[in-house]
Amino acid sequence: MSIDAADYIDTDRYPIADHGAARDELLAGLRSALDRDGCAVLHGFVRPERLPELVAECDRVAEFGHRNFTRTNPYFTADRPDLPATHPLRRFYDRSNAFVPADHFGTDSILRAIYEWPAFAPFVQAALGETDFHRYADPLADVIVNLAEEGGGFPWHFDTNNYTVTLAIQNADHGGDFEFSPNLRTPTDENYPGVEAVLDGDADLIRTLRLQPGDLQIFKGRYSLHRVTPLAGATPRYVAIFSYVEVEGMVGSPERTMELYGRILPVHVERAGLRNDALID
Ligand SMILES: O=C(O)CCC(=O)C(=O)O
Ligand SMILES: [Fe+2]
Repeated sequence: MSIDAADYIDTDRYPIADHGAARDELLAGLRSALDRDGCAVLHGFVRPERLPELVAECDRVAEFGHRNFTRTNPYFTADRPDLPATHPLRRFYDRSNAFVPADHFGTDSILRAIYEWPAFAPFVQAALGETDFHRYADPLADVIVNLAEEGGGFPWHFDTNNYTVTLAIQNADHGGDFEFSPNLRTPTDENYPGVEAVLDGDADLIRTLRLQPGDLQIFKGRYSLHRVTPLAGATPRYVAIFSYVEVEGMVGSPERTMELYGRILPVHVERAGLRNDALID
């Protein structure tokens, strides 16, 4: 069976494949939202009547989710006992979720059809204004589903990557709001007092998005502190993550892949060698 992404994406509302004025206007809006607060949302990117098929795809692979439990501060760094207990570097929170590795989806995957649709990556690239932009070559991690259940969520953090591209597929019964504080730090100013204020719940600094199934989000999280509020209820939250990299052919490191997906493939070992060689050059 061959899946056509254009049957799922609302191309009437989002004419991403038709180069012309409507696409240009859409991109201009996304770029200005990303410049202003690092976040752009395409509500109803997937046609509502096709969403049940995406949920079914996630239900089908959910059992393959690799669970992660960690305690982390907003920076994913080690504790700093030399600092006061209230310092952001010392604020540790529970994080639990499960990633479903990309190789469980099969060739008739709707998510993969969207990811590999020729119009999709160039459109996201243009919205982000990135010059080097390639689909991830990692067979476990290129397009995945993040599954989170009651008690899960993602505590306050800054991303270590420049941007994330996600598609909301199913919300939990309660919680799961996306909260963020735009441009809270800069490359030269960590703004720890501001970070501490957000961690303490300063509503003036926090914006809340309640993303709905079918919404595509492009988010630059390196300078904007953000979290997914704790989940409650029996329904799991499903979010697809589409990954892109600056260098063609890149895959994850064996260590990180093992941590996130619970296994590695020969390609992770082979390319890790290549990467090390490249670094030595
Ligand atoms: O699950 C989400 O909606 C976003 C999670 C997030 O912040 C991340 O993956 O870095
Ligand atoms: Fe994040």
